[in-house]
Amino acid sequence: MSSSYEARVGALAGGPKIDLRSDTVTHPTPAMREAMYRAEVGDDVYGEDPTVNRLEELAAETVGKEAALFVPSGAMGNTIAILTHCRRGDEVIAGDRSHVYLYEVGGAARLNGSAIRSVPTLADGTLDRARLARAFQGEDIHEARTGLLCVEDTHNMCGGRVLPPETLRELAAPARAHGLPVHMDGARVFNAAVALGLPVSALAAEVDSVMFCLSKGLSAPVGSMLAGSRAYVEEARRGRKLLGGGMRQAGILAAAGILSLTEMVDRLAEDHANAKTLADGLANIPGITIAPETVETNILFFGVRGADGQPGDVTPLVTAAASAGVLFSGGDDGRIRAVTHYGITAADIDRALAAVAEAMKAPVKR
Ligand code: TLP
Repeated sequence: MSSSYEARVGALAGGPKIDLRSDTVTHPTPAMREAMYRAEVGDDVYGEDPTVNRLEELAAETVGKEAALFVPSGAMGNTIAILTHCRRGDEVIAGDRSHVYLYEVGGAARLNGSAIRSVPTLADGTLDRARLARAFQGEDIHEARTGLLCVEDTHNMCGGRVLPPETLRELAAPARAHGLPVHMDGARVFNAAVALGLPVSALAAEVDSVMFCLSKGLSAPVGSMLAGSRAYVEEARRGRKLLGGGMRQAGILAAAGILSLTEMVDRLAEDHANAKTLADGLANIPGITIAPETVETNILFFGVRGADGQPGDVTPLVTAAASAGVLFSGGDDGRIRAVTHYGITAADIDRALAAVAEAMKAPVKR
């Protein structure tokens, strides 16, 4: 996603907007604001914030791990995960469309000297099995050692695709065979769990560590969790300090995160239903390209058909929708992304479809 482009699109639209750029734009619920106001706090770097401690215990219990750590963001959670699993210079295997590879500022390389060995991501969010099998290395003295395999569930750039437990187990198998750990970028793993009708612990059980975000569909204003064994999380606490992520009276934020886990999980099904309605509606608009049957959670990608049948330029459509108050992310890769979330209603989806239909009738000239 190009942030300057998103800023430009955002600036175009005046008045109330239907913001489908990301689920990161959610605002805290009224109950969260109330809980934040009343939160009991202490110094979390001393381990003395009772609300953070409660959130960490609840998160660990929810994902079925021994311990969990409250971190400021998903990107920091993934970076700490890498720092904690890998020695300096160890390689990390990840998909070539994964967030950790594409959108985390090269943190693994900059902060841990860890190159990412990318393997092709398949359309369903999994990895090319043959290339994955060949990606592990370190026996030969010429090679950097592999330290970690990262998987992503749901898969953002594949359109919120869900990786079920058996698929995760299959992907993890070569790492297990090499005695290596597996980390899950589970920024939206609760969406995966809700889509599958499984507890999130059934997915987390397949990996050694899992990062998930409170501040996406779960609507907290800030924060993510990194969960794993007790020893792992203690070491990760050191990594968080290294990156400047020790947050003192963070109970103000953790109070919202507790409600994310206790009140906001089941609601994700509404986002999935809205995304499906949006996808089906888009499929009926002439000139739009989309595969609605691949929409499993709250993220969808679509494009426009160019005159020659090739993918067309999406910029005029994104711009026209924005001037009608409907915000999409214009991808750098010629696709448009829409993400449903708390605050987006079925009526908003109708309005978004109307805006796209209108724009496709009279494409805006640039
Ligand atoms: N994703 C953002 C952008 O960075 C693209 C979005 O709008 O979707 N893992 C995954 C799979 C993510 O999608 C994201 C955020 C992160 C990690 C990082 O989380 P934050 O933004 O909290 O650092």
